[in-house]
Amino acid sequence: MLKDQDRIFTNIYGMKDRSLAGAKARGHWDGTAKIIKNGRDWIIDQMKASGLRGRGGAGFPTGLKWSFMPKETDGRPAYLVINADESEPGTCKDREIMRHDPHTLIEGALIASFAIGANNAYIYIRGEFIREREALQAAIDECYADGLLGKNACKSGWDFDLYLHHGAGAYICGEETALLESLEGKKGMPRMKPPFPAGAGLYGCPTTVNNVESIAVAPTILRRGPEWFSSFGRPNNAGTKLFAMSGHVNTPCVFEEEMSLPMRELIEKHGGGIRGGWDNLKAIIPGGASCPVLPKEMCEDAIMDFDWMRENRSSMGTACMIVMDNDTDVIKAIWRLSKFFKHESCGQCTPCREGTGWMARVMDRLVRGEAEIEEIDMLFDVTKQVEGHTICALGDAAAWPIQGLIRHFREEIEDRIKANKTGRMGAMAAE
Ligand code: L3W
Ligand code: SF4
Repeated sequence: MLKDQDRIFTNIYGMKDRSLAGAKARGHWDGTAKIIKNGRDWIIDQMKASGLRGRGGAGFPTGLKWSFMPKETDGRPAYLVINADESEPGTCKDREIMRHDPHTLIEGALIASFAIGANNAYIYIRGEFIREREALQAAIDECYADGLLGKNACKSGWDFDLYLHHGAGAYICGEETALLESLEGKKGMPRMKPPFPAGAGLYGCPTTVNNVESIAVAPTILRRGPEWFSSFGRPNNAGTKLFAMSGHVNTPCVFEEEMSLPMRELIEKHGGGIRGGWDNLKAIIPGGASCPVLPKEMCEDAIMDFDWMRENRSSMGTACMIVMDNDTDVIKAIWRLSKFFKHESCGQCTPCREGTGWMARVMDRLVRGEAEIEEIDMLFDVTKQVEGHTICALGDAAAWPIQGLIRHFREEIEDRIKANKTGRMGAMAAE
């Protein structure tokens, strides 16, 4: 378990002073100019050595992503864009950084921008996050007043401006290329990749898009050293991480912990255990709505990291667990998610536009037990037609929860169909 002195986020519960003075007193903005004066290559090498993998859900190595930014840009500006459009159902970790520890993010933005050669960065923040953007803007204003942002930011020799941009309520704008389109003032519709943003991103210029947490942890990693960070977790799953749990735990929470701990231990230590005790657990979605649900038997041994989840046909995603006890209608829970993804599809590619509609319509019947047993396999087939055949990951995100449901709760679906049929036949016999 993580000791207090190893936490990166020192004010995640907002109990301390979040102002610049408070942040400095807690060790942030310490030696920032010195870090920058070590140069771009040094910063990127340190980040690579730390093993940090992107905290937005996909887990792409952060240092490697920064290294994709070209050194020669033919006069084009480079940009850092921070994805603060936290909209994945069940996910609420970046929000805590922005409202209670905003200086971790701003300091990280300066260092990351220098490392990728960007003099400007944008934070694209979810439109509904009003308090968060107020806190963040206040912190940005303090930094300008203190000389930490602007010309010769923090006396580092690097000119740096940071802008906050508000989203307008579309989940798809959390997809990095839809976010860039939206930032350019267009409809938030994902672009085909490649080209990846490092080659052609914002306004066609080299751009790095990173999640809030990935940027906010960078200054502490560089201050304490990559070995310190990689001493937590296990190889390929390094570091400390913000986790969250919602649903049927006794104390829903957001907390920082080391990677690769057993899921059960996290729930018992931080979530106060399952409502009604561990035996009352039914299932857990490990990290946001798009990750396949795990039944209780798998949660017993589950390790919260990228590799365990991948090896067990799920995903750690954002590491914000949705916990469901035995009172939960798991079919209904996944049905609700299928409606969400259908609603949020931008509609530009056929497998997603049509597939999310198909999946939601079959789920509509499954949840009432009104489908035929054969439709379960047909639905699974439809998810396979969608998965991997779309422009962006929303298609996969819509397919995976249903795949998890069918894989682990087929019997429950069949029982519901049979019960419905028996009920109908019983009613017919009585007529
Ligand atoms: C250069 C290559 N760059 C990959 C970059 C790419 C992106 C990052 C990850 O989806 C997932 C999704 C959600 N050269 C590269 C390269 N990159 N190959 O690496 O890329 P990718 O495509 O693996 O994922 P993604 O499109 O970023 C993110 C899942 O996270 N998720 C989280 C959702 C949460 C939110 C939210 O709350 N805002 O969206 C949860 O599971 O389903 O699978 O930067 O450019 N060869
Ligand atoms: Fe739009 Fe869905 Fe295609 Fe993504 S997968 S581009 S959300 S239609």
